[in-house]
Amino acid sequence: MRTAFLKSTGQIPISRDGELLTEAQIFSTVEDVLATTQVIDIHTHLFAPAFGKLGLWGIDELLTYHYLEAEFLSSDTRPEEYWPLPKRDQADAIWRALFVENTPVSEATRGIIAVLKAFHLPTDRPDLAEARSFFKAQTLETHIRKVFQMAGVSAVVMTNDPLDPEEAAVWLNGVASDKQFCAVLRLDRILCNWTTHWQVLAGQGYRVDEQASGKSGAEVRRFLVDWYERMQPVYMAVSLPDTFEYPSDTIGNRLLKEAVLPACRDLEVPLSLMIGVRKQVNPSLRLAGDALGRADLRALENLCREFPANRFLVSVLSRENQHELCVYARKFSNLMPFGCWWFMNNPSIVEEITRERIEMLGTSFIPQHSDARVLEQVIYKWNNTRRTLARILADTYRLLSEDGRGVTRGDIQRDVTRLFRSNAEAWTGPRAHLSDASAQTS
Ligand code: FIX
Ligand code: ZN
Repeated sequence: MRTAFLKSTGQIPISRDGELLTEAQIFSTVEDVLATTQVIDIHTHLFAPAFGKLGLWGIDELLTYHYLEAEFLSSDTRPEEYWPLPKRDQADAIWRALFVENTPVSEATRGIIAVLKAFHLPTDRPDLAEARSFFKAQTLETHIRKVFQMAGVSAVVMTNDPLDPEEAAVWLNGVASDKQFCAVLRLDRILCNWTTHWQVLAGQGYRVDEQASGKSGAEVRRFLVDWYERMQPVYMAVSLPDTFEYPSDTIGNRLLKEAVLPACRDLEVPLSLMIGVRKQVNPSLRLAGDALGRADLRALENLCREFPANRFLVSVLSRENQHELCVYARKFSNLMPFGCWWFMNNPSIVEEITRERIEMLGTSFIPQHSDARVLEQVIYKWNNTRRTLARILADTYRLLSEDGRGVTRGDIQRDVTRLFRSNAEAWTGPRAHLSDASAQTS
């Protein structure tokens, strides 16, 4: 009756595909559309098989993930007792402390449980024998495709550092492209630690100096174009501290202005800014030793205004910066917010950020990235995201119906495809082959 009324008054265009959903159908339809729409994971630290040991996978790597090391090392064990242990013993110690002697209730520990369950492995054993023999039996190529299929991921975007000696050697030897692994040119060493790393460029024949003076800007630009040709990156990226300011007279900002932004413009790739990290507040925790700080996002405002021809993919680490980022995304069409980064990637905070973004931006944002460092993490990180998004989208469509416009499965599919795929496809480089890998799981 209600549907007919809405159709007869033209409030609901008759042409839309699919029947209007009843309130009871909305949640299950949203869940199904989320489950059957493959996602493009726009930021990870995963590597294609061609990068060999740089790619982390398996139970020992899963358990020694720096999120779990942070939890483990904030208890009795001192870092100097933990780091000398072989990886296997580190994993055993973390399993015992966080999964046997305690209930794995944190997001990161629950993630391990979800991965074990996904492979039908026991989740409550006192040791890791069964899990280890399972992962030992996997062949990497097949395992990667299976894991992506289980996680509903069609392609991941890597984090590639041209100044990392081990990784650079692989690229310089030539890497066959892989449809499911896209490259990114990560610039932290150039933009945040130039005085430590400039000699690597000099060693590759670029006329640069410690102060990045004279021709250095143009030479860095040449370096970026050369690595663009080598990597075909879908964007360039840098993580910036909470103290980041623009404009301000630093070497980093000079290189940003003279080399990175012009190169991104010419090559038509966005620059990803991940803002708000406080590196190594506790160095004894190594990768687990970073923290966050609230940034002054006027730096971002100035960049978006001063460089309208550049596109900025932005994620911020502090909860207090999330609302500002949403507002800036409404002010600048060259700004696309993406993901709930790192310490934000907890279901309760993802829910808060995503509801705010939908209320303020509709579907013009990229809701999440996994930041996976270990292959199988994509399984639980996307499972969590789909679970949280299902609640939020269902609530949103219920409110829309209440306000006077019913929804169809087609509407939901269009929105989810936008959130999971087409925003990322539209916002990454010209030669991006993100869209090659199929969108729908059969
Ligand atoms: O800068 C980054 O890309 C961060 O995501 C990483 O440095 C961080 O260690 C991480 O793994 C967060 O999830
Ligand atoms: Zn990352």
